[in-house]
Amino acid sequence: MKYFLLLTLFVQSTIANEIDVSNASIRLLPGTTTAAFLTLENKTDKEIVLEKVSGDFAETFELHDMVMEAGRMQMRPLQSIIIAAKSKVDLKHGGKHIMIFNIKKPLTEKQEYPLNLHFKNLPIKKIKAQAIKPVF
Ligand SMILES: [Cu+2]
Repeated sequence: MKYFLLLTLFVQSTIANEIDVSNASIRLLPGTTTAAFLTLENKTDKEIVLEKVSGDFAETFELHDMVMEAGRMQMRPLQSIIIAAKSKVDLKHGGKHIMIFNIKKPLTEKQEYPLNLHFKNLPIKKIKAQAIKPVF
């Protein structure tokens, strides 16, 4: 039993190290729609696929990208975001982002909100994103 527990802990920490999440933030905007940004770093030598984001503080989370269409930047839902082996993907303003719809109650500046990152073939990764006023 003891050995099983140790093994479980070892396996969990190995998984936790496969992907590194940093700079997680949520734009503090008026209204109930906003975006979250973060940096994903794949530490493995295989690609990692982010398939979905979920959380309790809002009803809907979508993966989005910005594309130029008819001379205008438009948002587009993405099925997934691929993080290539040994590389980083920045979800940032003007690029890929996590779209958040129907925020249940107004966000508070500097408060951290839990987000669940659902990766293909990996356990759910729980992170916290800080609500901050947008710089631009
Ligand atoms: Cu969007």
